[in-house]
Amino acid sequence: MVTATTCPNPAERSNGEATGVRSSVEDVFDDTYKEREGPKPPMQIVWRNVILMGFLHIGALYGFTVLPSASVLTLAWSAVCFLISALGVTAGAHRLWSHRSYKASVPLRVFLAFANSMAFQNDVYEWARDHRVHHKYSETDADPHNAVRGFFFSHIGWLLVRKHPDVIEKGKKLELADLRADKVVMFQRKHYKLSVLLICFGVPMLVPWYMWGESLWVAYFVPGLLRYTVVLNSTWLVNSAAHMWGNRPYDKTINPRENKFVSFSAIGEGFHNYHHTFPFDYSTSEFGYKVNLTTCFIDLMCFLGLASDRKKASREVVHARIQRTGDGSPRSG
Ligand code: ST9
Ligand code: ZN
Ligand code: ZN
Repeated sequence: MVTATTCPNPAERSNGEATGVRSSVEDVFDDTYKEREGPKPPMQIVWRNVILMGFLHIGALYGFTVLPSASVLTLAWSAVCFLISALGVTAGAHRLWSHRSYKASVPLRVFLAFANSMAFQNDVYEWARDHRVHHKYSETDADPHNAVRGFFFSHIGWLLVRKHPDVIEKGKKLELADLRADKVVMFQRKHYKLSVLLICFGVPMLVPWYMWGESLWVAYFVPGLLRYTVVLNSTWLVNSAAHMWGNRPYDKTINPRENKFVSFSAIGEGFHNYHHTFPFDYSTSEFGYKVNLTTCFIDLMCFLGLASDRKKASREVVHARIQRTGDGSPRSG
């Protein structure tokens, strides 16, 4: 059962599907899918990506070494850029566009698409499509970052090889009409490369140089490459660490876990056992603002009248599920 919530307070109701907010979202696990029998298709390495990711991480390591030469303002700006990019992924691509767990006004969607380009993790359409396949076919061949294939594959390896054919086959059957109907999503997709150049690299680098005279070198490596790489790895930890390490209070039959470190680094996205059990919940957790900056942000947007229709799993439903499928471990709250 799903609960719909409206501003200003997420009041709990029993079934939010009646609102139609997310009736067509295909993010529920499909246990009818069976992997093909026989040998797996050979892994095809995409060397271009290996080289680019290699250079990016070397650049980020170098960024660490120039941290002491960055001014305090540049360090503060790097944190701001981290936060904006992170929200573009968590509040934008993830909770809004992949799961439709709340509604956002046009100005908020424009901000989130801008923030999402700063995170440079593929455009929102592609991100949300891959993420819906991840939930629907979690930890099978049709999951883009299938954690059964190990830490390295689910963390970064999946971006360095061609996708398993089942990811594409199943992904093409997903209902994505809501994304195609969103003009903000389609605009960002159309101008994605330019937006990344300007917003992921241009803005973080040029603001400190122009505003307080930071050297372009430091501005490129710290709020630019280092910040981008930290956001990427924090995100990827949700696919790797939070699918491997942690407890499973809500559903012990699935691999996603509650991982506090990931909740912290991914601003509220590490309650992953809860999230895979209740993917419609706008807070991706039972515990409100606890280690969950993204929930604070969405609630603030609601308070300002820029968001609405937050969906929340009701307390009764969560408790019943804990009794039925939980591993009996203490929850994080
Ligand atoms: C990045 C993404 O980092 C990170 C996502 C993480 C998700 C995390 C989720 C966790 C929960 C949320 C937590 C947030 C926490 C945030 C914390 C922040 C602090 N369905 O893709 P191609 C089609 S990106 C349907 O080339 P290949 C496709 O449309 C980093 N169709 O596949 C195309 O068709 P057509 C930067 C699909 O050749 C065709 O198939 N970006 C699907 O196998 C070929 O598509 C990169 O590094 C689908 N699911 O290549 C680039 N998928 O021809 C990475 C594909 O008709 N990507 N299709 O147009 C690539 O280079 C390639 O995709 C590849 C695979 C090499 C990986
Ligand atoms: Zn999700
Ligand atoms: Zn997951």
